[in-house]
Amino acid sequence: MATERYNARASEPKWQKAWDAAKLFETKNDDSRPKYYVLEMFPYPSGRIHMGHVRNYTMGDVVARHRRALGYNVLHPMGWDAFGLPAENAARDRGVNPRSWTYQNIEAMKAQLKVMGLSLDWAREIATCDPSYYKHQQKMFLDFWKAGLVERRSAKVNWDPEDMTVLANEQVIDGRGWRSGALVEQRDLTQWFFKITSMSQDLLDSLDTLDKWPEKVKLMQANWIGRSEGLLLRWKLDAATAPSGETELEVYTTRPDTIFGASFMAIAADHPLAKKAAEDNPKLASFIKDISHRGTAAADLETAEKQGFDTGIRVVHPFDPAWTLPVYVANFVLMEYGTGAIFGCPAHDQRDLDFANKYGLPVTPVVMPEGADAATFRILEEAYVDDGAMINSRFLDGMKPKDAFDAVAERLSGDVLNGRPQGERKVQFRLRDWLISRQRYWGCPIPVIHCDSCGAVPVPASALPIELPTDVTFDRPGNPLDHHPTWKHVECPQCGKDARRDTDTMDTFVDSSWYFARFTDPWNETAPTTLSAVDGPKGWLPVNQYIGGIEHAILHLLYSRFYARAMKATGHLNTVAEPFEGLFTQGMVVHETYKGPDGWVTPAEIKVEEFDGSRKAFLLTDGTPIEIGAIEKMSKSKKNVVDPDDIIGSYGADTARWFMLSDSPPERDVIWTEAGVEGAHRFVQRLWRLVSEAAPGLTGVAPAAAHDGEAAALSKAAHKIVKSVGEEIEKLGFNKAVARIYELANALQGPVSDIAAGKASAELKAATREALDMLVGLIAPMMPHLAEECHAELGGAGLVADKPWPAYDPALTVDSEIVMPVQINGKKRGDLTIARDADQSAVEKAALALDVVQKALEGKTPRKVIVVPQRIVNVVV
Ligand code: ANZ
Ligand code: ZN
Repeated sequence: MATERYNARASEPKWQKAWDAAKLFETKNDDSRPKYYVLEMFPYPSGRIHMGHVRNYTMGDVVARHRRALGYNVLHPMGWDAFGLPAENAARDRGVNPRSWTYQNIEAMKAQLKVMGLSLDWAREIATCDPSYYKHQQKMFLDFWKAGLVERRSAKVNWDPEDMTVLANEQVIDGRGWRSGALVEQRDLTQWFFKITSMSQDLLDSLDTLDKWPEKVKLMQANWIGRSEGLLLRWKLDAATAPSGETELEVYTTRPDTIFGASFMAIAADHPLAKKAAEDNPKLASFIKDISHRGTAAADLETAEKQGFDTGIRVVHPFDPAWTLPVYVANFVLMEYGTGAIFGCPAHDQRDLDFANKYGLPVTPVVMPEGADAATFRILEEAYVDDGAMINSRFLDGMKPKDAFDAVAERLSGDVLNGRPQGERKVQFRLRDWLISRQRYWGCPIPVIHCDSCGAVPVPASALPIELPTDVTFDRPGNPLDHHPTWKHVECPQCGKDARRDTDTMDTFVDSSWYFARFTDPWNETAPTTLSAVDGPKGWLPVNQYIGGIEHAILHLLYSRFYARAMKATGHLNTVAEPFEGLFTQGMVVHETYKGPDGWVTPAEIKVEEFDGSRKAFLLTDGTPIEIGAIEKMSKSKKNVVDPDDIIGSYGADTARWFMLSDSPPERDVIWTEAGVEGAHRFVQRLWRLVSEAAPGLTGVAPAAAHDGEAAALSKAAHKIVKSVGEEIEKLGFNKAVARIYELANALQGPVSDIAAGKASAELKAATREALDMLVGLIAPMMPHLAEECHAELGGAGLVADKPWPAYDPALTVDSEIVMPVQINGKKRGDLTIARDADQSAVEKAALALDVVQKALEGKTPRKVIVVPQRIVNVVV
């Protein structure tokens, strides 16, 4: 029978309108159903959505629609991470206003998201650049300040010379600015910090409670927080070589057990002792100047060539007054960590070893592998960093390093230097405070006024928001807020004298650290959150399922965890300190790359043909051969991007959604291919054919499961699949859910043909009707438009989006027959298919009746038959 093709372009907008009209996705806070909050990381309004967005939001939408069908009151909001540099760059390069640029982009992207058919509550839409949003952020900044969680201090900071702003440590990647890619410089500036380090221990410990987070992300955060247990150890300076007034050098070490392997001291270029030593040593001064221009990002230092300069100062070994060691200034020691000084133990630290080998310093092993020979154990090019036994270490010899650590700590905490213990146990974190000042315009203004008499004064709450001026210019480098003729000139709120506004804005990561809380009641004008809605017995937090990219494993996710704690400390949250209960990090969308004689070309510009099994690409315009390159993350620079609009325009949103879910496990990368999309589209058409072929024969047929007879196979398959699709979606195993849906479509093919041919029994019709209804319910979270169209075609009332999740009968999901392997003398010889509830003697009888068994018995009776119920039969002959 001829059926019309499914026309996504006509169908999809129709159903989107129907959902809107029914306000299906507008969520109320006062709803007695159990709550479920699913959130995808909100986008930056760059102007267009990309395939990564399509994948991310499709997954979130499946979760949201599934939970809604299960009877939850689902919160699934969307907003815009709308502050940031691209708006300013557009302003500078094209003279547009950052605000209008941003809002135009928001409109464009919102339209694209609507076309995807996402079940979003647009009534809660927020944009972080809106004063109605950042007003609350300014209030919280002041509250955090009052609570001691904000500090203004001078610090050596990362300066991005291209973006002309400071960056947080987390935003310096391999020594370069995370946005600009420019080599970051070090500058001394007075800046605002959020005191995230005051929560280091809790942020670390609480990772253990996040059992619905990927282990990988928790490990990355733990490493970033970087707790270590060590010793502050104060070395006496050798008086003959010490600069005047200097008597000691304090180091931080996690390996005090290796103290007899020490061969030099190394201090950071900006360590006070280095500065002092450089005062009358011009060569040292110029060395210091030279190395402090390099980046100090930890990753850089790992790989950079080790460089040092002997200051001539010597220290005295704590356990041997006759033993002195040289003090070097070295480029691999950071002032910002520990005390900015170390003792180097080359045998057991690779950096120290590289350094010692370069400068001809002694290498004495003090730990050797268990069972090695202390007399011959040597270290040459590779440091020994494992456990073992202490050697060459006087009173520590023979101990395990761990016990040696304790012994040294014990002894030195008793020894006194300059009136203080020479050694002191110390827990150290790698995490630094979060530097939030940015010398940029398009961000949330820091609500502080600087007065010569009163210092830094908070803007009174009644004067919030401090809004960004709109009349700014971008014609010269630097911060437009600072250049503005009037904006910064204000009276001091305390003494009334002339004062200046802080012209810095907040890091945009502050904006994204609490948007999930704002979504719970975006209408509250007087406070950032409404306590009854945000958490506690009736609140939305924590977010039950958060979905986004792994690139946020540290930055955004760690900041949000801090921010939630700070909100709790200042009364903006009740109970919750962990904002995200479940976290899922999806893989990327990747695509082949294509390179022609003039560089990269886009997939849209080429055609691919197959010759004898190998694929060749040609330029569409003139047939120029094109090289097919590696499969890589979609990126503008490699031109391997596919525009969601093009795909949705030609195939419809459901096809794009289905492909995104079907092809690979959600945590892995998905390779976008034309063939894959076409396959998804064929399935859309196939489902439509199934439904429209069956529909005429099913009018007036009530759904009913068949428990036996020819229709039972279909009912069993359908009920089993309903069960497992639900389970897979709950585990975010979308690709597996998809595979089960394909099975259901296959199982329906025969019965539907029978119905169309008019030769189906009443039972088969009823079972088919039920299975088709189930199929429609199962595809609804993934292909919501097609589901509605099928539902209507089958004569269903109302909207699928508003229907409960298909229910299955557990009795139909257990197989009534099982297959048991049959062994003869312990070797498998065949299979026995038998009723699951068959008793021992029935199994025995059936097994003995099998041909293979009969043959092996040669007419004799078996010596023994062992039946392990529902598992295995062993016949001993
Ligand atoms: C002596 C020693 C011997 C060390 C040895 C290691 C191995 P974590 O675990 O990251 O805390 N260190 C301390 N401060 C430093 C700084 N500002 N810049 C560079 N390195 C620094 O690492 C602590 C270890 O890193 C410390 O223990 C110190 O070297 C080094 F066989 O002291 B150790
Ligand atoms: Zn004042």
